[in-house]
Amino acid sequence: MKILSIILLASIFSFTVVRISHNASSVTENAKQELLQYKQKYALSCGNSTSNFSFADYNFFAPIFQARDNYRLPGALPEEEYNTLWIPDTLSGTTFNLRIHDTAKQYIGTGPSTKMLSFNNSATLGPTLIFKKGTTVQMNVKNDLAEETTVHWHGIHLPAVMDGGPHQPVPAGTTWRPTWTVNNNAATYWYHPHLHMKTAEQIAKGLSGLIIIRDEIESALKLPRTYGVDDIPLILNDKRLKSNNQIEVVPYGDTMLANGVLHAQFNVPAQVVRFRVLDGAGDRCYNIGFSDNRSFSVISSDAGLLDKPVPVTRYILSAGERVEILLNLTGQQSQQVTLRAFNSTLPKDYPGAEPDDNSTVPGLRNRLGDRDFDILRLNIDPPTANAITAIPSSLTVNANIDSTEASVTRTIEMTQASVEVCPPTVPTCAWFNGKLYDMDRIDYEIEEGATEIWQLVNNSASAHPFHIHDISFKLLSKSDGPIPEYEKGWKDVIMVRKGVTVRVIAKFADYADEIHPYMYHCHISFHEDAGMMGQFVVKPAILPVTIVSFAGALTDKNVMLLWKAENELNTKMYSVERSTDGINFSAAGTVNAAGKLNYSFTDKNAVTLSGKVYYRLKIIDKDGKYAYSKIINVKRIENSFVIFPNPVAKGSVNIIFNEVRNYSMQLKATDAKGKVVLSQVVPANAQNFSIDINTLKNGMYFLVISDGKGVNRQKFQVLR
Ligand SMILES: [Cu+2]
Repeated sequence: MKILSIILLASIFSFTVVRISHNASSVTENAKQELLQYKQKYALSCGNSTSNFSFADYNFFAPIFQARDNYRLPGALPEEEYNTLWIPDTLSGTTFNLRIHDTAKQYIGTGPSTKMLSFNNSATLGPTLIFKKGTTVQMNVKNDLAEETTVHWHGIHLPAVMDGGPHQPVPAGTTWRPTWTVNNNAATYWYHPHLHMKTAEQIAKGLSGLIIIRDEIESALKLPRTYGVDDIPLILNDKRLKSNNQIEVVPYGDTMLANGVLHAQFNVPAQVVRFRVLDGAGDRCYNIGFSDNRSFSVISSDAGLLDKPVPVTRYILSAGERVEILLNLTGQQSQQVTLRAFNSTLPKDYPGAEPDDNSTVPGLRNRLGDRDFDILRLNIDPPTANAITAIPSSLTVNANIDSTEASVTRTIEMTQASVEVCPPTVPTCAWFNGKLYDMDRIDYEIEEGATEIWQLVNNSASAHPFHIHDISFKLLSKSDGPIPEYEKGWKDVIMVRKGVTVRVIAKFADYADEIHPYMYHCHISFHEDAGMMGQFVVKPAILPVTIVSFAGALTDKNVMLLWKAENELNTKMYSVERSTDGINFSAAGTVNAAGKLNYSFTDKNAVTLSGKVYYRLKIIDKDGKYAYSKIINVKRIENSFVIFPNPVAKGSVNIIFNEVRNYSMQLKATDAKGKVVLSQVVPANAQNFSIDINTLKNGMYFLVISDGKGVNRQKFQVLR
């Protein structure tokens, strides 16, 4: 009976409408085997704890909050049914403390409160984190839940180990402390759990929050920037509450929420108002517009400002996407206008366009499908002092990535998986290139510094919002028409419609890490949890030169770096990069490649840094490609000089002096018995010196330097 009903559900599951036997025959035996193992692993690791698609608990015929049915239809409600939009608190600075815990919220006036998960003090949705580009942020994420979770910083460019994906679980009762230097453009990003097969559930239960990044370009524009007044965060999602008011984790809810508020209204000033809108739903798209069909201006896509505002009357947001819009309310004091989802006009392959409660699939039955519903009523108040009253004509100048720079084109094809390979809790699923997600499989190795084109081909049964971690991308083409103006900026989620191919381009500039992968996935969290995900690592690029040795020392006045290069072929320049944490680097200076072997660089700005100092060389070739050397940790010289490499095999040893003297010094090397084997004069004003050791045999030696004030001696070893 159970099997029968799963097959029945699979065949009628309306966002897939898949013929089960069709794809099954094309699955090779190997792939089948691999997937069976995956399925076993899934069952083992998840057990019965995953509450996704809890069909058994769902009452087919129970009326779901009939009292609120009128809300889903456009139009006014009785005044007492409106609730004030909640504006999440903000956290800013460089240290951010987030505590994840169980909580409860009274969504509706009667009955038990709803059990939720939340960040910090809010009953649902976390505080808005405000980052300033260029600062290094320290996150302290304390998990006070009884279960594991992760926190992923969606859209943020950071080292893979800080990304908060499935590979960075935060066990119950522990604190995770990622840190990175913010280098994204000013825009609206967000954070949410990304624990494999638990993402949909933990997001549905309330774990999401916005991130606002500010930078100099955006700050110089005349844009609304007073948080919660004329710059309004807006997280959209819909939830299903069971008759006991508890959340049922299903793709589509019946209760439309704005910042977790049902029947939301908000007082806005009669001036230009900015909304930072996130589709934070597990599945649904929102075709947003206003009740009087007025035009509004799109100013930012996922990951940065557009070149100029783009006027539209509708904007389809898909799961994970953000858009910043401006609405000019100047002179409209004491009027009202309502933000509405015009979902009856969503194209039929989009999530949320399925028929509503007539669906025979309980998991898909919902009161909001394929129809228009209101999200937020705006009551227009008098303008504030210093109101912005005009929409700027231009915003920024976005550079394009030249597609001829791309070294690789990868094709990711989305198709329906046959039902027997899908995880047991879902009747059907879609996958990439005939594979479900496997935490132990790296799908792509991308060379650091590479520009790549990803060709996203949707041959599945519905549209999927595709998200790539690590990078922001630009669209190159869409097979169903030209790229709209509002999609010409930086993005990290793109809806790929059924039957359509979308090509995107991105540069995987840095953060090489051969161990920790980044994810790419469908941002419908139910699809992602069911295996519509893959992973890539950014591996160090092959150097256009051989760095034989690279070392340095922190002296009293500066950092002296020495390196030795061999086989310089196409090398143009060495850019020296400095870091205080060994992860986030910034440029300290450059040295041109000159075909010589030994290079030195003095960093005069490093002495102000306290604690540890790290360096790497960014080696740039004549074609503009680059790669990084190993990272070295430069320590303070404890004695008057430091020797390296030590032990040494051949060639020469280098000496860096702690102090530069304006007179010459005598330098001698003695063997273990004290016999002088080398004697040279170090000229005045030298910070470094090298001596040829090719004449020395294997063994232990001492370098002795006398500068007239005293004698310093240090051991070094020749090891051939
Ligand atoms: Cu999907």
